[in-house]
Amino acid sequence: MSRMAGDRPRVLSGIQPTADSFHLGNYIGAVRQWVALQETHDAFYCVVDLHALTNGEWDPAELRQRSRVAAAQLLAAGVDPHRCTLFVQSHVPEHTQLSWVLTCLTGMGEASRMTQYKDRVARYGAERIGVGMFTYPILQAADILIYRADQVPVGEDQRQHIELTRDLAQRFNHRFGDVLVVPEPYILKATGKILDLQDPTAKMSKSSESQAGVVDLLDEPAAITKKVKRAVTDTDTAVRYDPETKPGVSNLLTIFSVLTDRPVAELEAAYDGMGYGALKTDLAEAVVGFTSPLRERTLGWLDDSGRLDDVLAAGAAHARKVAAETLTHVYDAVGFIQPRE
Ligand code: AQP
Repeated sequence: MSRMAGDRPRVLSGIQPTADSFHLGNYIGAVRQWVALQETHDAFYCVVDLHALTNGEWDPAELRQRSRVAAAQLLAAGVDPHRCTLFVQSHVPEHTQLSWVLTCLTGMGEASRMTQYKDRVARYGAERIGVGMFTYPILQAADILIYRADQVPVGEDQRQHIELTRDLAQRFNHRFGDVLVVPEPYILKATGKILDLQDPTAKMSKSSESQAGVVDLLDEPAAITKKVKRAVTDTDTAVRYDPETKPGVSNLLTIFSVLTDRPVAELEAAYDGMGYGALKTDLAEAVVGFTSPLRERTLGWLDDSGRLDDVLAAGAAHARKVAAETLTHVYDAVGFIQPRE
């Protein structure tokens, strides 16, 4: 079922409040695209607090605070509630309602093939993983499908989950009629995977055991400078973009390029023969120059939590209207009796 002709294409994306701050990977890989897409798309962005329960261990007060920080950081980064719908996932119960229907259409085999789940099992053992960790890609599919989103701006790590979402939408439509929109991933190749500064074979991640290679957007300037200057590079000295053989330096160039709006080739030429020290010093300055005002704006939103909650309430009200309409169609299509008005 398509939306009305002439509508702008719709995007949906979410971010988990699983840390005290987003990191540069979240910003460069996802949030930056969110800000750009709200100009051209009907954009729905959410703090996916339900997903934050999937590791089975959370502190209620901490989760509440992190959800507010996440929303404040999105607003500080340029997500504009006048241009998009910004809300908290748990404020829209239709996500979980659709999720149940999709769960019943998902095979154990396909859910077991999700690499994030397999990585957790490899790391901690299946006995120590909760069922929520196993089923959360289905909830993520519901997050997307409930808005009939056309595109999903995410980092590369989410590609497999978007594939599952597409499969579930197609399966649903095949069995019950053309109700859901089959979404496309929106992943920018150059910036879809920002690497850990200490381990350039791994993505920068909130849940990394060591935070030494993870630059949080709320880090103090001195901590950022230290992390950038200690970034692992290689034994060569050439400042050259080559993700295969020089992943550490290439990662620094990508971050530098995004934050300064200078093409990578221009940076390579500018630092030719200067070694990694100069590159790191200037990159540290660029990161601090970017994060400092963002930090101020985030703290400003957190100081005015009434205003923040108003923004989230308005976002949830709009999101619920859209989500409820899809859910009505889904429930009808699968054979549930519509409740009397
Ligand atoms: N290193 C990264 N490079 C590019 N994009 C990234 N994203 C995450 N890490 C990178 C993208 O950020 C968005 C929000 O991520 P999330 O909060 O939903 O969780 P995640 O993908 O699992 O990211 P983390 O930081 O690694 O969190 P934890 O450790 O809690 O699992 C997504 O679009 C993601 O692709």
